[in-house]
Amino acid sequence: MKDLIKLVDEHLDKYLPVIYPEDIFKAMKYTLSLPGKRLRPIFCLETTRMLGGDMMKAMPTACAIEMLHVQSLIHDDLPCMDNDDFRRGKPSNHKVFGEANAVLAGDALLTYAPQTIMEKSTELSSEQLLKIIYEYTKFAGAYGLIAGQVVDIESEGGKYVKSPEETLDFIHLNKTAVLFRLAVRCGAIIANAPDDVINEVDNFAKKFGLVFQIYDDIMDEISTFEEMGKTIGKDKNSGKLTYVSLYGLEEAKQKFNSMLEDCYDIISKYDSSIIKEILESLKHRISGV
Ligand code: GRG
Repeated sequence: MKDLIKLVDEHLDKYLPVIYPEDIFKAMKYTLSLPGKRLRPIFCLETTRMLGGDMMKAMPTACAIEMLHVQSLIHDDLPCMDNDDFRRGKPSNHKVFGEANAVLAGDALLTYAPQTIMEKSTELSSEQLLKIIYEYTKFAGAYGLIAGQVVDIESEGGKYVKSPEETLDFIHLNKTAVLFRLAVRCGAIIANAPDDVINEVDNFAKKFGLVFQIYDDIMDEISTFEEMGKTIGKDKNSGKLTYVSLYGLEEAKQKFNSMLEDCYDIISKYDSSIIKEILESLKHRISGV
């Protein structure tokens, strides 16, 4: 896992040189190079490998998905959104580069990601590239990340069009699970997997996304700044709809455990010690709560 993180970090650095105008490239690189867990690129690379493909062919797409993820973190931290001064243990992008540059750095990452896929994926076919770019645009936009964020913002202050349970699932399927889905779907496309396998790994990623969000919600209640690298307790203080606020800590933990078992069931037929290691680390952390 550590070796894979290092490989991703090296490629992220290589794919994004700082050129003129330096201010924007420095702002893009700042949050991108802070120590994140790199779960989404690892899911992409590992899916390609476990389905019999060449992991290195997935590297540009894996790094592009991390760029998209970092874009969403930079914009999420802005004062007009979640207004968080810290990310990955350091001051948020807008605290270092100012709001205008943070907005632009996010926009630049959002657009540089597909550019990276097109420029660096020299060994993928045109058909694979078309499929990947389609998945990217669908999941990044109003059919994915943006939809999740809009409903998340709307739901603060208790404004629901649907029931709280449906709203919570909608937010987290779109805000969180969508990038794990993008990662495994692209990894499977790069391995030339058939549609039924793409759908199976997609189903795994949907469940993993929800498990991961419940984990994140629980951590927001019980963890520390040092562990999470961001302000803790913000969800509760801002009256956010979360698994813990809706179901309480105990039921949130039960949901976490039951969905985690579903993840193990799906992934057990594939040979991936890395994905199992990720599941184990979440399980271990929550079991101590
Ligand atoms: C795509 C144009 C466009 C806008 C994005 C701001 C926004 C709309 C969406 C916010 C999405 C968001 C921040 C979801 C939170 C998901 C989550 C649990 C993030 C934390 O992931 P980790 O723990 O973070 O993997 P690291 O830092 O380890 O990568």
